[in-house]
Amino acid sequence: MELLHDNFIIYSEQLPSYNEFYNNVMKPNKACLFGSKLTEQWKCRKEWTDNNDDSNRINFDYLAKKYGNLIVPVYNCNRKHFNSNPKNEMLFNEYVRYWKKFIENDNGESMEILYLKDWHLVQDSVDNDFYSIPEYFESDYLNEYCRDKQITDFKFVYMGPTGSRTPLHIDVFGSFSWSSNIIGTKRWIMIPDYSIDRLKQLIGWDELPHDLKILPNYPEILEKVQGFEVIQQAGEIIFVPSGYLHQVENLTNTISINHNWFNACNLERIFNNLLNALNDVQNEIKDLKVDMNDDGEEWNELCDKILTIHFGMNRQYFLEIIRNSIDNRLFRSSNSNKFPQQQHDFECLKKILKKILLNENFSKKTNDNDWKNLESLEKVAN
Ligand SMILES: O=C(O)CCC(=O)C(=O)O
Ligand SMILES: [Fe+2]
Repeated sequence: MELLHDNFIIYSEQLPSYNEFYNNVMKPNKACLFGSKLTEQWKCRKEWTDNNDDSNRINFDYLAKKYGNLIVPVYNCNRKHFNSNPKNEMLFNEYVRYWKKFIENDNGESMEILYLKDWHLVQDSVDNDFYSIPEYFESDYLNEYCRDKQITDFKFVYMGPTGSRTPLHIDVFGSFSWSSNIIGTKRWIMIPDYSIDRLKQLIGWDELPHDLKILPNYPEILEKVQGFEVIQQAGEIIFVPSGYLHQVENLTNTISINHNWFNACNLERIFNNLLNALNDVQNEIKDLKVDMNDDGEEWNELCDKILTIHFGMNRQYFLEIIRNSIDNRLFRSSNSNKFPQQQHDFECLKKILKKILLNENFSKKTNDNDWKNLESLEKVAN
């Protein structure tokens, strides 16, 4: 283990125990990089790359044959759309044709840079065994809920040529993410969550730029906000903590797989982010309340609709995730090995459920079962 920076740990040869990662990385919300051991056996690391070729190139023929007819989301890195890039859809075959042309054309000399991002390949294709989730990231209330309810999950594939990039952002809900490089190299720039106000102050802009590197005094600013750069090579996995600002650039042709998720370690952050986003929405449309019916139900529904668009989830969705996580751990689990930090799960779920039951924003959304769940949690959580 190497501590390169207060907020960044590297486990290159020797992997940490589950509890070490849980207590020293995930709970204190630090970033970390795992060596390529974790992905060595993944099928995609063999099948998606051209093993006959020393330069370890992408096996376009294999990918096009297997996934060519799927429709994929593609972002144009040369244009801006709010704090992201404009999105289009195309057939995967078309994207492969574009990518091959980009490479032939001297790495896209005078071509636009298109980045295939947020592809739900596990859901879109019949086979889903091309990678496996490392145990460190298994405690995952979000994707567990998506699986149980059979709704769209937060598991993605990214593919892009040299120079494709994701602008500076914080992940959806302020969730954790882990990202594994199947092939290629990425450069990450990360700014800890607690430095974001300081960063805005230093650059004197209310809105953050897409790319911190355009700032003339970028190195000094990075140091002042305790930010850091990480180069991630093929096979390595990076853990992105909750609420960190980050931007990512593909330094070569790159394919990666990533998940967004939350669990006991960042549940309270997600809850606070939801309440802050709700507060923003409520303030934004407070004038409409008087025109709607007396008990405010219609207005509340409108708040939740806007919240879903603006934040990605609403009160109902969050509450259902909490219920599902409690049910799975208290009532459906027959073997506690499945949830190695179960005691911590119970403590955190109890804390959040208590807050929800006392919060007037949730008063119409909770039901008797939630109180029963709280009683059950009282028995098992210290
Ligand atoms: O690889 C990228 O382009 C972006 C990945 C990212 O932002 C993430 O995993 O959170
Ligand atoms: Fe991200």
